[in-house]
Amino acid sequence: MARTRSNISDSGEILTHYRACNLCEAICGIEIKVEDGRISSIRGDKQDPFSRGHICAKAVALKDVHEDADRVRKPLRRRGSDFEEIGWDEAFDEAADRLRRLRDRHGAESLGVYLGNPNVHNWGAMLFGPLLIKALRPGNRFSATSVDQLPHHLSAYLMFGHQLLLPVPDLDRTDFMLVIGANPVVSNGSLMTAPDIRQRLKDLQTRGGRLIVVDPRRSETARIADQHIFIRPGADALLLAALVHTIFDEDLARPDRLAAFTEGLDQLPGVLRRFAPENVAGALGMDAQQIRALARDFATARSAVAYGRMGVSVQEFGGLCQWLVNVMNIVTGNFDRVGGAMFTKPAVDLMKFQGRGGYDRFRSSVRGLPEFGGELPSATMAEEILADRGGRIRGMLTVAGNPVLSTPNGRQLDRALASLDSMVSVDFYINETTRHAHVILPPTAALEHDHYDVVFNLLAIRNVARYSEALFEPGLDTRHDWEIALELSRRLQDGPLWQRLKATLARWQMMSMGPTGLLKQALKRGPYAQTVDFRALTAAEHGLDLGPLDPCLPQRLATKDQRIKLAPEPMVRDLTRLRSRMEPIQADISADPLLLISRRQPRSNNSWMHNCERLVKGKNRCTLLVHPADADRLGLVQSQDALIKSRVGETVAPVEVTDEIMPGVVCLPHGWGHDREGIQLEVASRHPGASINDLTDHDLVDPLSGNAALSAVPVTVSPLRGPRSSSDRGNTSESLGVNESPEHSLADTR
Ligand SMILES: Nc1nc2c(c(=O)[nH]1)N[C@H]1C(S)=C(S)[C@@H](COP(=O)(O)OP(=O)(O)OC[C@H]3O[C@@H](n4cnc5c(=O)[nH]c(N)nc54)[C@H](O)[C@@H]3O)O[C@H]1N2
Ligand SMILES: Nc1nc2c(c(=O)[nH]1)N[C@H]1C(S)=C(S)[C@@H](COP(=O)(O)OP(=O)(O)OC[C@H]3O[C@@H](n4cnc5c(=O)[nH]c(N)nc54)[C@H](O)[C@@H]3O)O[C@H]1N2
Ligand code: SF4
Ligand SMILES: [Mo]
Repeated sequence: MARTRSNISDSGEILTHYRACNLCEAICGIEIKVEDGRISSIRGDKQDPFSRGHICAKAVALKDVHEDADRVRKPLRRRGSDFEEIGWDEAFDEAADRLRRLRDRHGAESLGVYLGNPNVHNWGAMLFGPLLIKALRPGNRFSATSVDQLPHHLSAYLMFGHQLLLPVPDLDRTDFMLVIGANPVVSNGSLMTAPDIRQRLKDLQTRGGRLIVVDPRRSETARIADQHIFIRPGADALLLAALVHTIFDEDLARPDRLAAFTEGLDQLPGVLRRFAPENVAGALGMDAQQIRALARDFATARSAVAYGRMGVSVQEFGGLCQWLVNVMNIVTGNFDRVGGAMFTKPAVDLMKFQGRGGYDRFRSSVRGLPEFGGELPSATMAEEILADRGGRIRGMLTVAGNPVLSTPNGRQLDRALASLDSMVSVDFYINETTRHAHVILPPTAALEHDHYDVVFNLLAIRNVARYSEALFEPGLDTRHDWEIALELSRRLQDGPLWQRLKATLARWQMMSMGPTGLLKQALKRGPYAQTVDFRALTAAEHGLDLGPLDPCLPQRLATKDQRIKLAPEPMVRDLTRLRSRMEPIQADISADPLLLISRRQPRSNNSWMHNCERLVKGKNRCTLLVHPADADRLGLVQSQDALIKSRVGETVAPVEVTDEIMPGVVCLPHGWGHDREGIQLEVASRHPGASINDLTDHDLVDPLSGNAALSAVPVTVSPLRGPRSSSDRGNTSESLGVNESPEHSLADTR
């Protein structure tokens, strides 16, 4: 049933509801029309001062997920290879019993938890999830962080003293943007919340600025850039080291006011002395002069910002890359300054609620990989379950994640999850991961709960705030993620009586406040307490613009002495490992093995948007991009299936021959592979695609941060003779148009 409330204007039978889309980091304002209780259109909210009417093709998935016949709406219990619906009380009991029994018998180290990406897009899960973790006390915590942005947190922690002090490019005011390993035109920006980013990048160019993209693929962002530089996957740390080297070598360092509170400036030229452009150019397949010119352009631009994301995070030198990106910005003075990399001032400051982090205080038991923030690398999850010893993981809780498709060597994890004594999942789909669960607890979907972005306002290129009410009344017999977290934690709490009483009190308080109560309190403790309270927030139905980013250092630094640590010891030490890699990278680029990288697509959202017919219809988009020279050499033919093999596995995908990918590199999108038995995703199983993570190798990690190295995976590719493996396989170039359109009609599928 559709609700009427103050910000829903009622014209006849049509209700108009404004909210923020929570599917990706761009947090676009959207306008949803509801006719007779059903969504009739979703458009960009033109009055949202931040997103200015922009939306992408994925926004309509909010309707599709809401109405999806495959969505799990009642708790499920495994029965053989099938599931049966059970009541909430029984489900909570069974879930808690299963996990508690293991903890009692085998200790906390027998339990693991995996938190997936949508947790950060769901404020209930973000704010209440920690209570559940505290009550469960799992010995092993994993999350999507270590297949994504962990190197960012590590460098923030080591350099600025807090894992959430993530500098954001001041996109709207910079004169020079160096994008390394990111494709914001398709991803809509990451750790850089900037809706309508394509236009914002064009605006940068219109005002005379330059956009340079470094990427092994001529990505959609590279296509609109002033310059695109191909780089061999995994070699970015060498380039970044050479750029910083040049900045010192040519006396271009101008840290200006930052020098007063930055430590390690003197140390840098020494630790980077071996990384002169002339020494690394061969390894990079670049010209040393080109590297020097890039360093000069960057350092002498009126303002400039280096921005590195997924592509330079999920690689063997992810930690070094993110450190060096920060270093570049700092030594050129493009930090905490207009047009450079800046920090936000969010109305709700998550930094006040989350710990600063912590690094390498313990290690994973099988491979000895370092912890970060209490979490172990997801690349080690399967082996910690399959370990042939007493301390192995026997029970898992997954919340909003699909690690079988999203973490390296997904097939191994698939087997590992199948072997667990107990698995509980909080998710509204039976997908490649949750099919292994013994109990599935389905939360409400986005439109059934209210929303405030506690994470992405912290990462936005302007200070903004927006509260969205629920559009639909959740059914009586449904639970929000935060309610599930509270109820499970109640049943899992153990310890001495005083501890249980304390926990009960805390839970009771949290329950009575709910996310909204917490928001009200947090606003009072926030920097806009005088002007932005809950009432102001609800009155601003299109969101509040709180202005551009302001310089805030050294005050906002979280290091004990409020100084930036430019040369943290773990980073400097890791340069030795980078040096030892200069040789092999110099190998002939056209020789086997090929290096596999990933890509994102306008109509996909990680692994969970492929059950929306209108997003997957048409030709198969899960294609392997191959350079014409490699295709010739290997006998690969356009649109024909190829067999792709890595050390850990193999898969099949149709070939797309294109010179947008550099020679020696092949590229698959991630999030596909819906051909597993037992999933309940009717549309997705008709468009399965291949999972890139059947190929990625759990042994390939950045040992410094523990982040998975999903990029630069060695593979061989050969033509697959015989019949095509799927009827809808074919070749297509991903159209850009879909991402530009200001609105997407729902007419075609209604
Ligand atoms: N449409 C859509 N949008 C999304 C998502 C989605 O699935 N679909 N996912 C969301 C999520 S969870 C995230 S984290 C963000 C990520 O957003 P981005 O960080 O922008 O990630 P990608 O779009 O994957 O772009 C990574 C780029 O790095 C390049 N690359 C790969 N390996 C290397 C390398 O070794 N060196 C260099 N220099 N480049 C490399 C790839 O070719 C690719 O162009 O996107 C979010 N937005
Ligand atoms: N090779 C390769 N692998 C990658 C990447 C890559 O670029 N290349 N990208 C990586 C990145 S950046 C990320 S973030 C990860 C993502 O990896 P994951 O977070 O493991 O997986 P998702 O595909 O985001 O799955 C999200 C799950 O959450 C459920 N869900 C959605 N909304 C909610 C909600 O509100 N509550 C609950 N309880 N559940 C919900 C969905 O049904 C789905 O099952 O994948 C990573 N894996
Ligand atoms: S870019 Fe698309 S998916 Fe992301 S917030 Fe905007 S409308 Fe939603
Ligand atoms: Mo991500």
